[in-house]
Amino acid sequence: MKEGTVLIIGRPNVGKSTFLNNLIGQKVAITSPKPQTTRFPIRAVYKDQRGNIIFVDTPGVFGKAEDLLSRQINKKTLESIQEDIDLVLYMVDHTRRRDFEEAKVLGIVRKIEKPKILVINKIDKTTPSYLAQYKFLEKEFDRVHMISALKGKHIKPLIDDIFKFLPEKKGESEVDFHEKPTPILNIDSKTYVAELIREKLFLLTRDEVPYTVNVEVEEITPRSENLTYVKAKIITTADRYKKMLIGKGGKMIKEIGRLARKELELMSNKKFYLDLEVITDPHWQERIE
Ligand SMILES: Nc1nc2c(ncn2[C@@H]2O[C@H](COP(=O)(O)OP(=O)(O)OP(=O)(O)O)[C@@H](O)[C@H]2O)c(=O)[nH]1
Ligand SMILES: [Mg+2]
Repeated sequence: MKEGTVLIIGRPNVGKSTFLNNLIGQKVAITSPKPQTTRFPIRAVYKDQRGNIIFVDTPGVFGKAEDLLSRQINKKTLESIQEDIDLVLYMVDHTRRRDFEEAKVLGIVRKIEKPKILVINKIDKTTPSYLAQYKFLEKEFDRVHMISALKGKHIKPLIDDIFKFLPEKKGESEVDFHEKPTPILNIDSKTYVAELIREKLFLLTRDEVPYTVNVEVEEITPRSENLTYVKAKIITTADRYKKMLIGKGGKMIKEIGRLARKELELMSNKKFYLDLEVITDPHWQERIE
């Protein structure tokens, strides 16, 4: 039996969370077409007869981290690098040019003294392609894999290779599969539901709006065997964003709620009542750790 920790790192939007979700077979980390969807490292365990891979999905490293939120997000990714890891998956998106942001992530990756696999994602898309700009990196990495995280293409050879780099399991497992269902996540159910709501908000709102928002779930209470009540606050930095989040006649907030509820119901086969409220607090970013 093997067991080890694998850090997934890359710039925003390359498909890190999509890869993890498809591998685990359920949504462990929210995803969206917008950069900086993941805001804190998510740990989830993949297991098969060969052993356990503890994946750490990190927030995409942002090139221009000028605002407080971006700085905090980048800090969290840098902190994950300090943890005890056995292997690094450096994920790139060949449909985007290698730019200063990529150079920044590459600089971080180069400093990690661990085995590294270059994962070139989105190969289901053929145009545009800047593959040559990434192929050039091959010699710096222990292995190179070309995958489609979204379509689940060429994932198996990557997992086979990951196991090759992991140590034999020593003593008791870091993760106890008898106690907890898989996938084992480092977040509680309130955070999980808040993340789902934030995902819908990322999908439905535009421009800078998603980056002004945080979601906090205050209460999850079973009302009956089949119905669960959830109370959540959508916190934004200014009243003009609050207006957009509520939408005309409450259209936007209703749609966010509807999509989040639908997904919770599909996952659990139970009914949910989502009580969503939008509030303004210009200082929420200062309070998150
Ligand atoms: N065509 C294609 N799209 C993909 C693939 N993998 C991910 N995507 C899309 O790329 C977008 C970003 O995916 P995420 O998984 O949220 O990216 P991420 O790297 O976790 O991004 P951050 O959390 O912001 O760092 C989403 O719209 C995904 O559907 C892929 O293999 N092919
Ligand atoms: Mg992500």
